Amino acid sequence: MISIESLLSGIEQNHMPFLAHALTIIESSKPEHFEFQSRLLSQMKKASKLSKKIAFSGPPGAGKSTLITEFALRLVNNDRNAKIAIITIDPSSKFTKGALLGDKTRMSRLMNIPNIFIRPCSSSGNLGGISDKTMEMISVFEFANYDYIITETVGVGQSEISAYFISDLFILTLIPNSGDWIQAMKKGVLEVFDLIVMNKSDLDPDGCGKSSKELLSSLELKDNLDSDLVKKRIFCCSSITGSGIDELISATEYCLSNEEMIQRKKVEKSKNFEVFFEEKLTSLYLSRIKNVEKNRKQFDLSIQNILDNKWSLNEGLEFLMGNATLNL
Ligand SMILES: Nc1nc2c(ncn2[C@@H]2O[C@H](COP(=O)(O)OP(=O)(O)O)[C@@H](O)[C@H]2O)c(=O)[nH]1
Ligand SMILES: [Mg+2]
Repeated sequence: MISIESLLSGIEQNHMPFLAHALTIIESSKPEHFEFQSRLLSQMKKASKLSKKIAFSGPPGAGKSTLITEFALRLVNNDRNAKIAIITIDPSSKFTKGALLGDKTRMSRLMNIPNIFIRPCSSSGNLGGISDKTMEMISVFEFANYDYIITETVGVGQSEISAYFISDLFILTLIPNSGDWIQAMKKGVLEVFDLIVMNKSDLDPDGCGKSSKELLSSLELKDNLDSDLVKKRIFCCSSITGSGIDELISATEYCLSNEEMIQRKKVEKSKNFEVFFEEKLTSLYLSRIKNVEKNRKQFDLSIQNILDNKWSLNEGLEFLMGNATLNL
């Protein structure tokens, strides 16, 4: 296997195959990669740049991939040198590997732009809206000096906490009359979004305006920002005609550099950290249990003893916690 030093140096010199290789290793669930992954991530963290991390969530079909395409094209137009990474998490990839490229195909207009790197990602081991490796993939792109790292989440609607944690700015994409989807969200989840896009305004301009007003009146705005642009919070956009997207980008840049918003997010994240930590810990623990053979055997033994009524559920869990090899 390639050495960590060579891999890091290849990425620093902007060699795409090295970047792709690092992402593949990070995504691996093979136990022989665990130690390498940990060392690689800790080396990267030491030399990471602070990228702007933006996550787009929303129901399937709302137009997230199309919106991200238009958004990224404009970022590149504004700054030819901007490096943009896009991580797409396709819900259907859970069932058919073939659909993994679904979002990437939607983004075909971005394919030949040298500074844009699109990485589809399986949603297996799903943490609220992202995959269990999305956060680590973001670290790789940060080390690789990407200016923007955009994640398209699965849009699970209920728990979005992980997608919220991995981003500096969280954007919800809706279409007019998405009331049912909003209703399905857990209480308070709507509040974790910084900006909301009411997309497909070309199809239904009046519906977009009406839905935006209704939504805005139900939102409890957390801060008192002086920018009229951001006061709106909700943007009627069309990813097809491009209307409203420049406004969205200005609001995005404003939020990402506004000290009040940055501080508010920090406080908010520290309050919610336990929930995120729980999701991450559970997924890490399960991956070590499922993928390390010795642990897997103890897991099976534990289940068997519970099912045979020899052990209580607690005994089974304590046995696993005491015996599983979690250290690398
Ligand atoms: N008319 C119109 N269609 C759109 C718009 N945005 C996306 N679409 C279409 O909606 C469908 C779903 O878009 P997609 O980006 O794949 O949605 P996603 O599942 O949220 O990623 C596609 O057929 C898009 O062409 C828009 O602003 N206006
Ligand atoms: Mg999509």
